[in-house]
Amino acid sequence: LDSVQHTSAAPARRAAPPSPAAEDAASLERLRTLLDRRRRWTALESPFYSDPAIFAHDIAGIFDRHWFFAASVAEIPEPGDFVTIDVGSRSIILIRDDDGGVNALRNVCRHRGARVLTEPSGSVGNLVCAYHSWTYGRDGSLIHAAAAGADFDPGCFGLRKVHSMTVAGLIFLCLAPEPPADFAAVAEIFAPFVEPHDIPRTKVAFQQEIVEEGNWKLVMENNRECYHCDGHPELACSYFTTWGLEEHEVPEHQIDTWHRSVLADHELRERCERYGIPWQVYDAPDSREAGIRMGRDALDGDGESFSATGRRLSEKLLGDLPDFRLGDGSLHLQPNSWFHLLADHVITFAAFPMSENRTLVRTTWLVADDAVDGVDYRAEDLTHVWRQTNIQDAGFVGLTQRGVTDPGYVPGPYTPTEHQVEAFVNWYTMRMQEYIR
Ligand code: 3BY
Ligand code: FES
Repeated sequence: LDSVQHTSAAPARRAAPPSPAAEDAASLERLRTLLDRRRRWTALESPFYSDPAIFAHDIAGIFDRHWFFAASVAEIPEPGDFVTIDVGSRSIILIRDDDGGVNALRNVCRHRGARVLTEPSGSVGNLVCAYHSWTYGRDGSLIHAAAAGADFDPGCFGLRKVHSMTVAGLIFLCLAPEPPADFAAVAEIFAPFVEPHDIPRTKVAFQQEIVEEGNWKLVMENNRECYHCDGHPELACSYFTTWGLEEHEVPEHQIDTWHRSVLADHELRERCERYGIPWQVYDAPDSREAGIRMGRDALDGDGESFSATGRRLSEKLLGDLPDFRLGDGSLHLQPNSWFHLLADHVITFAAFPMSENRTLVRTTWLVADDAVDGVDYRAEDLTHVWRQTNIQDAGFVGLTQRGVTDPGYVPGPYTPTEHQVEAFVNWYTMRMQEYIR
């Protein structure tokens, strides 16, 4: 990686330990009651954001069962490059194999269980446990265990494999022994939308990590609406903050913006049609598996990128894209990710739950792999708008966490423009109902 920014609001805390069986049954009953009485278009009740037992159920019900976004192939370009992905108490190694493939392995030594890799990213020859030096190949196979007994079979003690799927350069993980099959159908929907941006031929220009002081669902809910976008002055220079509003919902002070966005969207769609670039909105954010919403939105000003004027931030087009004015390809996937796909760069966002009140948000900016920092782009400028936007969002999430854990909290109504928030919460509620069934 060229550069990594770690911003930690507070020291990380471990996930709640699994509860004893009796407590577990009681907490499941409690969860059932809360899910059953959840009303559509109304925020979730406090325990969904604050109860360590419900957090443990979220991990078991969502992250142990469904596909989630982990990283892009640009983060592990060379054989031996790895990233570790932590979700609650789970840790997964994603490592590039010698043949260019990606291996996903449990980051748990098969001897006495020590964490094998403790860095968030890096490069290794083999995977060596720091405790007694059991040594694993990049495919997870055990290649050395000193002083093991004569009847010891190393073939039985490779690092446990996790299901992974790479779609247009985006790597997804599923921790379930039998992953849900319908994700492949969702992947077929978004692959043609992402492919023109050619992620396999990008490199990481910058990565930002923020530990947000809020439950992972608050992070996702915040991302799914632009009702709060007046709080993003830098973003508002190029991003039409009337996103998601119908004409009759547009507030007075945003009428001009809304009209500009309608014209710009019309023009963008004609341009995309000419080039054969997909722009069609696909809206199924609470569908069965990895709920999805994608579409291509025009940008304000020059219409090219997330800068103060809308002008490009990297001089190198991605892949074989024909034009810089392709607006913002926006992709939302449940449960934990969103993406902005532009002609000059791609930004991936992943939310990884840490505990009931902490979430790691990892944002990665990708540019053409032959773009040179200081020549074709400046990492500082490339990342300015979304670094600011993310910090502002972390502030909103922190404020909300504090309010929803106050005994004075009563869940309030979503407005129509928060339909994607309702869709996320509804997706979550339905998946959790399946989990406790
Ligand atoms: O990141 C997104 O998807 C946008 C940006 C602002 C609000 N949200 C809908
Ligand atoms: Fe890893 Fe002993 S726990 S080698």
